[in-house]
This record gives sequence, C-alpha cells and structure tokens, in this order.
Amino acid sequence: MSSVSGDSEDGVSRKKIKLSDEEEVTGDHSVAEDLSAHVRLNSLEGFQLSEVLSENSYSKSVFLEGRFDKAADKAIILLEKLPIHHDSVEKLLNNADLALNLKSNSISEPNVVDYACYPPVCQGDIKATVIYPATNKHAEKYKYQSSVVVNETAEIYKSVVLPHLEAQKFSIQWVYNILEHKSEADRIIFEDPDPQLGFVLLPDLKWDEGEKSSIYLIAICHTRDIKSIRDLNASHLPLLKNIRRKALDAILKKYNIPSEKLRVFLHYQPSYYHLHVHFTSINKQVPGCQFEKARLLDTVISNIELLATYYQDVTLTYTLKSNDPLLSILKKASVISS
Ligand code: M7G
Repeated sequence: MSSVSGDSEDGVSRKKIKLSDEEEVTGDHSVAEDLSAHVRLNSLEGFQLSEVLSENSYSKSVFLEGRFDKAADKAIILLEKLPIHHDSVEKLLNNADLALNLKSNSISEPNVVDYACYPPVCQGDIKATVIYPATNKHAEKYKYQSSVVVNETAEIYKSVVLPHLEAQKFSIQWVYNILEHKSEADRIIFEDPDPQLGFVLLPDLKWDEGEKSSIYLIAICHTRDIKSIRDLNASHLPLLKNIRRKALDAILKKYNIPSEKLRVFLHYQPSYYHLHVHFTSINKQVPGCQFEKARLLDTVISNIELLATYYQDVTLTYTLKSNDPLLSILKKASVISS
C-alpha cells in the first residue's frame, strides 16, 4: 500500500510518498502483506478508473478501482480530503474566492448564508492511498455493501464461526514479519520483547505519520495463540494491562499525547486473527471505530475482571457486509435467515 499526499507549504504543491505493497500468495482467501516490496509512484496520471467502489461524504473520501495505463494488475486508490489545519487558515482566508450558493432562503435564520468556497488548488490537500497490485479480495473489502447485524452466541462461535474463520480471512504473515523485525523495523515506536506479555507498537498502515492529530498506532502482541477477544480470559489480564500501561506511556513520551486523548480499542470481528490493539485520537473519527466493531480496551479489561470467562460466554453483536464469506456460512448454518 502506498500513500501519496499533496502538500502546500509556500504555495508549492509537493508529494510525500510512503510506500508498500500487498500481494496475494495462496488461493483466493489469503493475502500476504509485506511493506518491503515498494512500488514508487510520482503521479496518478494514467490511472484508468473502472469503478467507484464506495464513497463516504462524512469522511469525505472515495475508494476507486482501476488500472495504471496498461498494467495487468488492478489498483485501488483511496482519496481523502484532509482536515483544514489551523496553520493554513489565514492563508486560506486571504486567498479563497466565494460564490453565493443560496439553495433556499432560510426565514428563521436570515443571517446564515451558504457560499461555495474556492481556495487555490495548492490548498486543497488530498491524501491518496494506493494499493497496487490489488486483488479481488481488496476490491471486495472496500466496495460498498449493505450490512447485517449478527448476534454471535458462544455456541454459534464454537460450532460455526471458529471452524471457518481462519480459512476465510486475510493471511497474517505481515504480522509475523513485523514481530520478527523483517519488515517495518524502523517504524517501531516501542517494543516489550517478553514472549507472553510483550508487544510491538508501531504506526498503523492507515497513518502516514504526518498529522499528530490523526495518530493511528497498533500494538501487536508477541504471543501467537490469541486470535481475537473471543479467546481472552483472566489469564490474559497481565498482557492487556501491560499493553495499556506501556503503550500509553510510549505514546506520551513520543507524541506528548496523554491517555485521555486516545481511543484504545480492539475489533470484533477483526480482519486479522492475531491479537492487536488500536490507538487513535479521540478527536478523529476513523473507519472501524463505530460501536458495532470497536470494543474499548478498558471495557474489555473490566468485563474480564467481572467474569473471568466473559468473552467465552457472552453473545457478541457485530455487523457483517453482505459479501463477507462468514455471512454465507452463518446463513448455511441457519443462524441468519435473510
Ligand atoms: P483489524 O482490526 O484486524 O481489521 O486491524 P481492520 O483492517 O478491519 O481494521 C488490522 C489493522 O492493521 C488495520 O488497522 C490495518 O490498517 C493495519 N495493517 C494492515 N496491514 C496489512 C498492515 C501492515 O502491513 N503494517 C501496518 N503497520 N499495519 C497494517
């Protein structure tokens, strides 16, 4: 995956490039992702759009599928409008043209009027994340799909979900490469090497390390036998508390961001079945922080403290996209009817 973002200091448009690559290794369901194979791009010119996979007016982003010139492989591009940085506000105010954009006259608030604002092009910062080569699995992941709510009881997990999930999901070779320092070693922010309690803390692929306000880190634990929160029990409390304490400490030291400003959570269902914890800014909505998917680390710890086998016993509710293979398995097992 590569990130290219337009920059606009001194009115000069520049490009920052952070690059990586994701490639398919075995069959349709397994994707190895390895940051060591780099594809360098200087422009998006020549990208032939075949489909707008999804768009989100809230995050002001769009996922595009297409090909670079005559390349055989597909590419997926995520374009995101970046937040307006307070340092650039003055420049923007002095340079932007306005056009009256009156859709309707508000009788109740006649002093509120909409304008279209046209800042100079160099101030319209857009971040581009490029997945190239991209597989059908990537296209499926980013394509808009309607969602279905699943209530997963402990029994459904054991009899239906567990037997299938590893075969159906993404390969976690990239995780082992990070843990073994074979990739992204220079990006590690903190590491506790203890095989049971330890973890590696590093920037998530989604964060280009540009804006501190968009911080997105992940802590990947060294132990390889915890697939997801479903496996967590009282014996894992020391691990979870170790991650919470040491990762938050490291973030404070490196970025000067205190724990009260961070959203610390795990996903259920995750895409990758090797336990990891997400750290993002509380001020930024990020994909996957909605409550059908994210479980706060503090709540997870507290639930296990209340009941050692909480996550083995509880019904977990989450959503699945209509093209998720797990959904067809749940339908076949008559867990979901529609
Ligand atoms: P998840 O909860 O399993 O699934 O999180 P999600 O993708 O639905 O959120 C895995 C996290 O790992 C995501 O936030 C990804 O952006 C991140 N990630 C994925 N890969 C392949 C890499 C990688 O190669 N390097 C890093 N640093 N992060 C990755």
